[in-house]
Amino acid sequence: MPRLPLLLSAGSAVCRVFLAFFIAGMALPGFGQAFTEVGTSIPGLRYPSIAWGDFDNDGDLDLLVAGDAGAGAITRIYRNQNREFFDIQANLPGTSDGAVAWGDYTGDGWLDFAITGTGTAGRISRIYRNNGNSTFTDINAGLPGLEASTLAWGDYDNDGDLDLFLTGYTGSAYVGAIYRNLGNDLFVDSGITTVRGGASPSAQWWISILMATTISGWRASPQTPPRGKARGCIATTMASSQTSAA
Ligand SMILES: [Ca+2]
Ligand SMILES: [Ca+2]
Ligand SMILES: [Ca+2]
Repeated sequence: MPRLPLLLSAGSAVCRVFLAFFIAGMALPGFGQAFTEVGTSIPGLRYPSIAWGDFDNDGDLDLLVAGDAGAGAITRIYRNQNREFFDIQANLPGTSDGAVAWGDYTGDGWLDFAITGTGTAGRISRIYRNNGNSTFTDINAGLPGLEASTLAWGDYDNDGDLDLFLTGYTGSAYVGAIYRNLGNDLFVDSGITTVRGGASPSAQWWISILMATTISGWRASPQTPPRGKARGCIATTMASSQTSAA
């Protein structure tokens, strides 16, 4: 019986994991299924970013979570062990008001991730390479630090590797740029800056959709469709989990 995890996270301090059960009589009207909450130690977050991804390749979806926990911003990776979620202590800079997205930019079968936002390290945009042993390395990609941002992986140049679209605010300028993956942990600004984003959280989702659908050859990563914030967050996460579980 398929069980598709769903994580709810919105502007308020809500962060809960549910499992879907296809059980007759428990169905939600219009969805054909019901959800049962799974208790976790994941704190409630404001200005959150979340993404499902099987970072340890054990066949189940794990969680990358960032946001303002009240006492400060956090960024954590939770390993899924029999539907319990454990912080792997990845020692990542806490961020909020940004975005996270899994994507195997190295093509080695291990999910890497990108993160933007503001927090303990100021405004950041970073790419972390998965070392395959539950540790991650900042590749120092040289991306502009962004707040009020979003991002998406996609192979815009059809060369077989994932490139990165970023949009957000540097503190003095709005940025909307695609960074081309050159291999060997190198990314370079493609020069495609037709859309400048970060003006408002509600606009960013549409900017991502616009870029993902209008740039010739763009293919969003199956693990990381263009993400939304605030109002788009719940639906996008549901779509991500279902795509990943397919
Ligand atoms: Ca896993
Ligand atoms: Ca990888
Ligand atoms: Ca590419």
